[in-house]
Amino acid sequence: MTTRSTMRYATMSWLASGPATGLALLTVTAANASVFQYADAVVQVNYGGGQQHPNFSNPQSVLGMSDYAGGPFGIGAYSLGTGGSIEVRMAVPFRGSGDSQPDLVISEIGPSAGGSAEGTSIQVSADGTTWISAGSLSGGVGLIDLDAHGIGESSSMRFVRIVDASFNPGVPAGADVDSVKAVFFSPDLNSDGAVDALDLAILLGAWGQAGIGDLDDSGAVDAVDLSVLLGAWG
Ligand SMILES: [Ca+2]
Ligand SMILES: [Ca+2]
Ligand SMILES: [Ca+2]
Repeated sequence: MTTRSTMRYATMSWLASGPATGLALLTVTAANASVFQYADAVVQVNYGGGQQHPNFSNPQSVLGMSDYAGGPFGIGAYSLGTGGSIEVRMAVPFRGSGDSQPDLVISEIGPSAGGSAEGTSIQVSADGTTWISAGSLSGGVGLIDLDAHGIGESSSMRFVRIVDASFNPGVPAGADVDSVKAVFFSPDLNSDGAVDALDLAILLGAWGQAGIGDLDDSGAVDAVDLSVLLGAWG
């Protein structure tokens, strides 16, 4: 608690004195390390058509890292059903890289080519209400470049929707999703288009915890995350 109080005081001082002093004090210790996060919550499921295999019926299988195992009818993936969809949330908002590097990795357990490949269409959203198309995938491990769809470095997205486009009725029906990974974190924590005191309040409110505000995926919101947020101020 002492640490948090100290940090609040330091932040208030920064707000009073302006960014030049504050940023000098908080010289970036955050490496631009390659961090990433996996989906941490299922928001909505709309099972499509076709037969649902019991091993592929748990939507929670989409959360966390890729863990599918056990052959063609194993455990660890969720089948969308023909034309079905799932919406998942990330703990920390995500963004485009600013270049053509992949920003989202959607792991589907089937092949990426050939007659049994099961494609999907991908959408992302800041608020879970307004969705932006982020292209389509052919199945297997699919890479999405958000920048190619107008979602760049200053964007702040929180949700991913995966829609079966294969309409493959073979059991388990539709695409079989194992994991959803976002590569670049956004310090615009409330997704309102600016990095400002509102985001700072969210970060300080989550001090010491994992999840939103943990911009370097270290497992806790701390001074490193604060320096990243302040470095993106404006
Ligand atoms: Ca990119
Ligand atoms: Ca904001
Ligand atoms: Ca952290």
